[in-house]
Amino acid sequence: MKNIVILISGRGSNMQAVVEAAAAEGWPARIAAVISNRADAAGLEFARAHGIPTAVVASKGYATRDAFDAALQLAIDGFEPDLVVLAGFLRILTAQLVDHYVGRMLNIHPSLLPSFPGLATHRQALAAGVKVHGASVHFVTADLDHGPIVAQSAVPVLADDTEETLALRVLEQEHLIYPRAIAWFVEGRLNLDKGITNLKDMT
Ligand code: NHR
Ligand code: GAR
Repeated sequence: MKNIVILISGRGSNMQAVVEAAAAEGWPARIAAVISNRADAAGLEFARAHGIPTAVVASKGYATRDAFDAALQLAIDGFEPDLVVLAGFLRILTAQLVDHYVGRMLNIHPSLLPSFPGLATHRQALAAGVKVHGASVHFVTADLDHGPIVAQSAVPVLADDTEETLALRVLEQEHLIYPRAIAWFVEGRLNLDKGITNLKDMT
């Protein structure tokens, strides 16, 4: 059994997709906890309703990033994670914390990285006029949104798209590729090898 700790900041629909895939597909894993940096994150309700332990480490309660990350790391490690999953987690993490989880922390980012790192990715995509956009799963490194890529899915950008319509099209893909990538990790097929993504073909 692998322990998965999921970090959220808001709605938690990616967290929900992971929880549902784990149950439906009978992963040899347990969602050990859902941790939010915001007490009002809607996703905490879903986790509680599903009997998943939750914790809040309120980022606004700490004076420095180092102090917040130290508290967050303690909370995460209390659940003995094999994998830490960022799912709409909106705080940049210090190198100290990220290095502690090297090879066992994944993020889903709503763009085809390395295009459009950071926030407001759908706005960035519309402003650039790209015809193809999407989502990326990557291992988290200290280099924000530039860790080794694990999976990607592309969607078309349509002429009448708004940030909202484009975000929804991308989100549907997020809900497919994130559970897949996490399942690979749980199955022992996915790891980081000298800073490069390694996915074993088991067919
Ligand atoms: N931390 C590290 N070190 N490396 C990564 O690759 C990370 C990370 C922390 C979060 C998710 C990322 C995304 O998918 C992520 C990847 C937040 C910001 C941000 O600017 C940027 C990228 C991501 C998450 N956050 C602001 C900050 O000052 C706060 C914004 C807010 O609170 O609304 O932390 O996009
Ligand atoms: C998702 O689209 C996720 O990729 C993105 O925020 C949304 C969270 O939705 N993440 C980031 O932009 C990280 N900076 P969710 O809470 O419903 O999963």
